[in-house]
Amino acid sequence: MSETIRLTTGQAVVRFLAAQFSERDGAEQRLIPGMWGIFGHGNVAGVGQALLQAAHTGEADLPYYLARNEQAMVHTSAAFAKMRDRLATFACTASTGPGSTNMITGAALATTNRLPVLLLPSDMFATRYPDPVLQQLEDTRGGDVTVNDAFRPVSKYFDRITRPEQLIPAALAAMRVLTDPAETGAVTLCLPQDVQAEAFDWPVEFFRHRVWHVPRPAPEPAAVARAAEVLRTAHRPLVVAGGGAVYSGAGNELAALADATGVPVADTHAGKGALPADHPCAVGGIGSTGTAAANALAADADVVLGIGTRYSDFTTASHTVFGNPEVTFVNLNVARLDAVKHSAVAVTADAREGLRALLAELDGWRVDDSYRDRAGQLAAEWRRVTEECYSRGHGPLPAQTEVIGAVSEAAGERGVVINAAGSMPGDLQMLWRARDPKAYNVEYAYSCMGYEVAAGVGTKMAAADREVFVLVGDGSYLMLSSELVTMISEGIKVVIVLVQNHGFASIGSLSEELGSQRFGTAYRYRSGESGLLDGEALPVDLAANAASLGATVLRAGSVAELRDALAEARANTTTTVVHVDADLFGPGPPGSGWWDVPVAEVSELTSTSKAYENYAANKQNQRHYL
Ligand SMILES: Cc1ncc(C[n+]2csc(CCOP(=O)(O)OP(=O)(O)O)c2C)c(N)n1
Ligand SMILES: [Mg+2]
Repeated sequence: MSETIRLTTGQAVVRFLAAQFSERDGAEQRLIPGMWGIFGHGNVAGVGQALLQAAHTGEADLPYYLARNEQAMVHTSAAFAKMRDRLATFACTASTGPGSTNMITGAALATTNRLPVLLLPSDMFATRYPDPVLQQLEDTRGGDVTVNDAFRPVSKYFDRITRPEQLIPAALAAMRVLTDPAETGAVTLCLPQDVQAEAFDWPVEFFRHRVWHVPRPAPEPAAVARAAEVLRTAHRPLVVAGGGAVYSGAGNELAALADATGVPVADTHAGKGALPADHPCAVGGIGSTGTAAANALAADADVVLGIGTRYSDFTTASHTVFGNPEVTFVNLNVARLDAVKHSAVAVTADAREGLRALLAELDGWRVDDSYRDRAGQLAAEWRRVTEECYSRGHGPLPAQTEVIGAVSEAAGERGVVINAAGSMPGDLQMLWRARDPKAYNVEYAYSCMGYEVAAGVGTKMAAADREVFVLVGDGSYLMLSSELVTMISEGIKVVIVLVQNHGFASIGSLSEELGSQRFGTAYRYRSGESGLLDGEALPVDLAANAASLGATVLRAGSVAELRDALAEARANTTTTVVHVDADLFGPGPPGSGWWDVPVAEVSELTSTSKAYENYAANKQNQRHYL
């Protein structure tokens, strides 16, 4: 008989997680360096007791962090994982019922973005003795259904630990999925509250130091040969660099490919900075909110080399950005799901390994000088447009692009920018110059309002030596700004730039474009006359709100004031909110991409009928890549 140790399931979870490490390229780090949580019945005396005991006895090193909202703590963990190239993340414990289901949006965000997070929702009694307990949803269809089943479709691994010993295979499976670059996402282990407190004799080997080697799958030589053969025929190739290029740490290889071949490189949100913006081959963001440079090259490209991209609709401009009828795709991706998209010649492999193999196979191949020069000119022209957007002198309120210009200046060489939803992701995709692969943490897969402030916490924890700039719209701030308090209590310093435009600049302009006249997109009083939400401005003061939560707050009414405030915020040692007013109506950067959002086919409104004509015309350009 092997040696055993008697612990509760909660204590075993804590001890196990503290012993897990990830390794890639010889560098080992804690896979789960801590646990976020909010206690309630379900986890307070189970996992909660275990964390307390660990802190007291030192038997396991798993710091506990108290979040203010369960959704937010999952965002914090996802942002941390993103910053750590998916080699580390946090665990999140929540109480039964609402505490747990609050994490579902966070789980969906993590899985959509292919970011690892470990969720430990508490669950109903395994014995079912006292049912129905507070916060239990009774299901007439089956006794084993709980609200936590709603995690299943948003989790890459889901399990419910109804007996202590089930934790052993479940915990090992959870670590496998978290550290699998092709499979990773939210991993959910539901912990019934009685099981958390139940004792069991665990084999001590379960708690040994365990290293999860994060694989770099090598490409099949035949696939590399097929890919190189297609690329060698290309006259107007274009690289689309996605998140996979960043997470794999393929920056040097991507630069080597660009240097050796002169191929222009466009990027997605997740891929921004994989090739630094100042590289001669960088042409910026592609797609619906892409630069004119990247989109013009995409329109003609005969071969597209997608590296680590999922080809979301924003990347493909809803299947319209690649306009060449003969366009062929070559995809390098660790996930076969993405590698085969658009009927591509697929290389299923780690981005760095795949690029190395491709580089060798492409020896001697270069794009024509004329094509390289054209790409260079387009990129230079876009740099000029960017400068214009950064310094428009718009008034009386600043344009958001000027706010972004000032933040970009303040961010300097090492600043990290965070954003997720609203009109800013599009502006950033067009205008932000990411100087390195970790400079840009914009979550634009789930584009979840409320990510920003919470992500500031995780990003700063992952990269304490970098200044973190959270750009957040008033709508997003109103939805989820609670982690400001967490920043204060944990002494986590970030600069939050709160862009106040009293509503949805993004959906407002989209609504207008689609013939819906900005209906319901401004934060205003309901008007007695119209009966609509188009009355007077509201007496909302989000700067006062942030100050009330303990942040240092600076107000800026102009770009000049914003610059000064950002300099002061940088110099501060505690979280500082810079509140800046901006024009709800733009102007934004010049767009060149379409986004498919269906318009009413029949309507009583002229604005809608006009928009429908436009929609139907754009629809003509949409195609499958077969
Ligand atoms: C959780 C969530 N709900 C709804 C949306 C849809 N949505 C996208 S942007 C937006 C408005 C964002 O407003 P704000 O944060 O003020 O940014 P702005 O558009 O003004 O730049 C909404 C409602 C979303 N992305 N996420
Ligand atoms: Mg707004």
